[in-house]
Amino acid sequence: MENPNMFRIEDRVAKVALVFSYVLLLLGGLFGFLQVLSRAPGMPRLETPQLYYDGLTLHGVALAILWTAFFIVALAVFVITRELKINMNAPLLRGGCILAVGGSLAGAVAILTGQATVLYTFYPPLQASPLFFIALAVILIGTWLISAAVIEAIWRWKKLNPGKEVPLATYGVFTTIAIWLLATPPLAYAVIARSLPMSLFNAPVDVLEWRLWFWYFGHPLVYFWLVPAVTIWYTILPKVLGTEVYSKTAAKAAFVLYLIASVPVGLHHQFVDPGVHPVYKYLHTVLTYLVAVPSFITAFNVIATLEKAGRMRGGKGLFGWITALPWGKDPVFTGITFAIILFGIAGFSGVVNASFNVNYNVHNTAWIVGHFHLTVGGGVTLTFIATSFLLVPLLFGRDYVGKKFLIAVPTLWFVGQLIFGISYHIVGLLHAPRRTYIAEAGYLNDPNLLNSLHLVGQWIPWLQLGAIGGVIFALGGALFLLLTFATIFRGPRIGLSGGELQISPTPGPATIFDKLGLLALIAIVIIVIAYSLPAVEIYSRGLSPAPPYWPS
Ligand code: HAS
Ligand code: CU
Repeated sequence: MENPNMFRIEDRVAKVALVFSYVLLLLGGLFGFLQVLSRAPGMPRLETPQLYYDGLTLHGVALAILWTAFFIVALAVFVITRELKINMNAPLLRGGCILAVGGSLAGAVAILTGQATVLYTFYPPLQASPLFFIALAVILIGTWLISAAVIEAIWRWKKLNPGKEVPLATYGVFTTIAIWLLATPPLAYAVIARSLPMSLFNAPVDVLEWRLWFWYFGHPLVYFWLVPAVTIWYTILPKVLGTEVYSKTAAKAAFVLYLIASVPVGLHHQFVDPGVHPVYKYLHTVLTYLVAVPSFITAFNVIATLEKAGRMRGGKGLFGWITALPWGKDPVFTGITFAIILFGIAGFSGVVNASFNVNYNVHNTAWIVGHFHLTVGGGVTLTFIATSFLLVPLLFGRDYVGKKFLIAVPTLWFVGQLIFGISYHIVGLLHAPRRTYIAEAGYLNDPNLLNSLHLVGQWIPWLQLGAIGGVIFALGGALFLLLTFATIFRGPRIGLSGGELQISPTPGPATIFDKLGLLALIAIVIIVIAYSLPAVEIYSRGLSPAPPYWPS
């Protein structure tokens, strides 16, 4: 790159977002560690019930909503600047970052001071202080400014490069941001027009209307996390193996499917909600199976890429290519592939969740906790952790400290997640509830229930095993954060690489996939079809607002 200062402002934003994401990972992870112990009989109980629910709120908000989002901001800014080699709109980026960080700090204060014991879904009529909802609104506005900077940069690049294909990593970033922009306006409505008046003036809220718009956002939210991870699987994973993704076309087709099918499926979180017609729930089941298709395509594409890389390294026969890969040697490769395996397991429990009738057996149980830890905690977070091993030196110009310990991070995370995820899936099938301070929920005080012939009695070993798994991956996380903060502040300087980054396959001429506006339009049409039906149903029946309720 000609001018090493060319991306000074962009890099500063990326660095702030990255460091802040790690602080959130630390904060959220700490409460995760306390919780998994609290839920296991016989393990040290370090929380009171109040701290459990406050901590669970912070755990969900800090990790699911914020750690992911800030890491994604850093990744998006880095990919756009290095891959497209253009500057981004500085006021939008800077303003967005300040709002998002400021809002997050305000939200954390609200939760830590016990003003928002509402969990990360903040379902009404659960009441929280206005500070919490104002913080959420400010974060949303911040993310929109950053999203505008990303879309504007891609738009400008397209104009400067007519007829050229959008490079694959940028395509993944576009898909991510487009999903966010499609998903968030109804959430803003629910927060600003409903939750905020509820907390300011005790205004009653119609729970079903609110939940409709929350889950309209809540499902695409999970694809907002997944798509950047998949982008890394398609670009950085092949790169560290010295090859390219097996099929660039299939990769782009997967992104398109994620874009058009991520939003219109939210009712699969509301199968047990009364007041929504079952036919609409079935429609969302069918569309959920559509949104699983790009993940199946991804499974095929990623495994084919790994096979190609394994054979390039001399792997022979049906399985020889697997052992030829640098398992245990390269922490980036090992972390990303472990993440993909965890996601593969969770994908199958997702398909179970999506079934309208089978969902009744697992909804609100620990099964769902197993599912989402393996998806967002396994597939996504481990991918981001492994990518940090590359991103931190590139952005901060410092070499990783303790390199020989890096491999322990994905190993601990993988083994711990596997144990935790499988235990929680099983104990969920035994109907152990989620979001419950089990020690004081009554079950464990009744000797009849603790009999090993009773379901509750059978929970105990699985909850204990889950806690062991949780402690193992918490250790992996602690090691990661220790080495990463040490690198950022004390790592040996290696100088900035000049910022060249060629992670996408060499772009060719533009194709139908590059009609980004058209694809967004198709997404909007499907969303309108899937959501107008339940919305008409709910509004035509008339709202029946409920008074707010302060959890204590
Ligand atoms: Fe989900 C609930 C359905 C994917 C996250 N999900 C949640 C919640 C979260 C979450 C956070 O239909 C809880 C929300 C709450 O607090 O209430 N989910 C699905 C389906 C998929 C899916 C069908 N979920 C995700 C992803 C997430 C995520 C991705 C985050 C990143 N989920 C549901 C449903 C619920 C739900 C219901 C509500 C449940 C309820 O009752 O509350 C699918 O899109 C998944 C498709 C994926 C695959 C896997 C492909 C495999 C790959 C790896 C290949 C590697 C191999 C290596 C083969 C089909 C890419 C070896 C593999 C081995 C297996 C060893
Ligand atoms: Cu979902």
